[in-house]
Amino acid sequence: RAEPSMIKKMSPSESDFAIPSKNCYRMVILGSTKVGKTAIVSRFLNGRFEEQYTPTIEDFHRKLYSIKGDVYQLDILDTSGNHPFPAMRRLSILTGDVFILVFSLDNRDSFQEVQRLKRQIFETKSCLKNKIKENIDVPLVICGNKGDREFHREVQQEEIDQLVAGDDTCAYFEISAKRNENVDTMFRTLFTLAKLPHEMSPDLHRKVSVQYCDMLQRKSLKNKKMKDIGEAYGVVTPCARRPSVHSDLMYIKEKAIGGGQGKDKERCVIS
Ligand SMILES: Nc1nc2c(ncn2[C@@H]2O[C@H](COP(=O)(O)OP(=O)(O)O)[C@@H](O)[C@H]2O)c(=O)[nH]1
Ligand SMILES: [Mg+2]
Repeated sequence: RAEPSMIKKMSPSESDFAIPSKNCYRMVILGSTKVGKTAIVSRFLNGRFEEQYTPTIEDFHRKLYSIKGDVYQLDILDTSGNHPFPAMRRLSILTGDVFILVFSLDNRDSFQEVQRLKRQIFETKSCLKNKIKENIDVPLVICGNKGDREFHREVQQEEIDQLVAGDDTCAYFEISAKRNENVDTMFRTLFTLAKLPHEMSPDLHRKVSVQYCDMLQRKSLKNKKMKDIGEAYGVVTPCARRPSVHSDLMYIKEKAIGGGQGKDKERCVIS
């Protein structure tokens, strides 16, 4: 019998498709509207950029990886920016493992929103972890996007430095989703901060389609050997659906208990 290959496990059509929960992560993108959150997600998923603005309500994507023989699942939550339901934003923060906070360098208000969001993330996460603010580490990258609009700059470097200073799990990047400047570097840093394989960054793995996955699987079964096991692959799963609020709550619970403070954990009220 042929060895079960990692690629086989990567194929979303497989019914025995299971990824250990320690390899499942959620990336949450927050920031005001029109700052370029969806543009960054689009660079991440398909390398494209769209000039035209389409408002986001809440988009959910899923990417699966096979990296050096291990399988990972990365869920991506692209949020709206205007949050008519504060509880939903709180839920996104609670379920998030790594965060990208985006503001636009040509918009002061969006920078202030990132200041507020950073604070809210730490407060919300410390409630979950039952720890004091200083001790929790949330892998987080702040992006000053639209770096290409230099002449319209409204946010100065000093205030950005102040926001990021003295925080080991937080990094800042001036990027341009439009020109694809610094975007890959930003992702690489985010995954490194989260102690995840840096191969998850868009420029460090082979992007394959679901069909290609299946083909590789058949080929590898025929050869009875996986030559490519050392390589890094990534596939965007088609039609990923956002998990229900109930699943989100279970996910939070599992992560919190998995984090090792299951016993004397204070109740965290989702309000
Ligand atoms: N000049 C410039 N425009 C951008 C950049 N990133 C996004 N945009 C544009 O800004 C608008 C809002 O982008 P979008 O990603 O939808 O913002 P979101 O509301 O934060 O998701 C769109 O028209 C994009 O084409 C960038 O880096 N530079
Ligand atoms: Mg959007």
